[in-house]
Amino acid sequence: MKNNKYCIGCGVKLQNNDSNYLGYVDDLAKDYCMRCYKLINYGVYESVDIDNIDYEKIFHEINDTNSLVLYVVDILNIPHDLKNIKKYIKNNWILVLNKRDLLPLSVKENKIKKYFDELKLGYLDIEIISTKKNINMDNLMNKINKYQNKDDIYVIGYTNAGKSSLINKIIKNYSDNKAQLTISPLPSTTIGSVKIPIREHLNIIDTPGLVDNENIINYVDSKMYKKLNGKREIKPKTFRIKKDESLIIDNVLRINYLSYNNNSFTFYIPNDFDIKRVSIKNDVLKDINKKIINVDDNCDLVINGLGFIKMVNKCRIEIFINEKISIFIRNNMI
Ligand SMILES: Nc1nc2c(ncn2[C@@H]2O[C@H](COP(=O)(O)OP(=O)(O)OP(=O)(O)O)[C@@H](O)[C@H]2O)c(=O)[nH]1
Ligand SMILES: [Mg+2]
Repeated sequence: MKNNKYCIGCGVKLQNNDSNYLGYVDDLAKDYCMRCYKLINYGVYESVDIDNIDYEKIFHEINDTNSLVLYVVDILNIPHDLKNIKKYIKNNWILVLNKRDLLPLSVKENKIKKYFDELKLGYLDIEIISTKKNINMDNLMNKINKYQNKDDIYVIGYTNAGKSSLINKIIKNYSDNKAQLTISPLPSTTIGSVKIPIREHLNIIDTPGLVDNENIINYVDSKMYKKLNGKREIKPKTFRIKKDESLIIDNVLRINYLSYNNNSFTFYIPNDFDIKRVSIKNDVLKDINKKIINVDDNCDLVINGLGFIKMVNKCRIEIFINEKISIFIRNNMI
């Protein structure tokens, strides 16, 4: 008999043929696949290699353009291609910036909202939340109620943005449903779509995360995973920097400062990363890929997956980083 049962934690199709393959269960009567079972009960993470989830694939799953979409973004990892969403999305959507708890409390939410409004992405509304600390969840729920016009709403976004965590929070706060989606600090936890009934006339559909092959998370070991998934509020670290000084961030990034004017760099990266100032003559990390970048006044240098560096003055810098990890410049977000 053909099996058409899917894991209720991650949406993978269940199978009992091959224990080395995704979706394995020893007994098809079970609801969670082996990977989710181990994750939920023993905290054992098994990374999976999925690299073909892109916008087209996700929007293909949304079969009704009248359904409301929540696009979830990790506030420390704003996707470099956020502007592309306009090309793909036909639905009404809300931009949900998650992990507010990681940014210092002093950061003004209105300023962040203004930054995104000015990008003119075409969303109906925006909300800044923390699923972990339950921040602004009622505001988000009010917005869902305001804009929803079909029973089904979809939650989309890059892997690790916190989509499944968001839905679990909505279940906990606003539903009698006992369902629990699987969450983890590794990318591609959710493998297929999972539909969760919240109440009459409201179902929320979890979707697999978009995969970003240029994110630092793809190029680090398990020790670094832990550092990248910093759990505490970021304490920004400011460095006054001048010509021929270099900053070295753990063993992942080096910045050489080439300009004559002095400058101030504030790092918004997880607290466990070590930042050292050395002379430009020091050779640490100089053997990796190098890029020269000209930065304007009041810009952030974003290191995809790590966080960002707020820079004050116009300058010229030299960056050494694994060539597969993307870096880009944007106007100061905060
Ligand atoms: N600090 C903090 N961490 C969060 C928050 N929400 C989620 N996380 C963490 O982010 C990581 C990813 O969460 P998931 O809910 O699995 O993310 P996802 O978007 O469903 O990821 P995929 O299923 O891989 O697409 C986990 O380690 C969560 O604990 C939050 O509000 N604050
Ligand atoms: Mg998920």
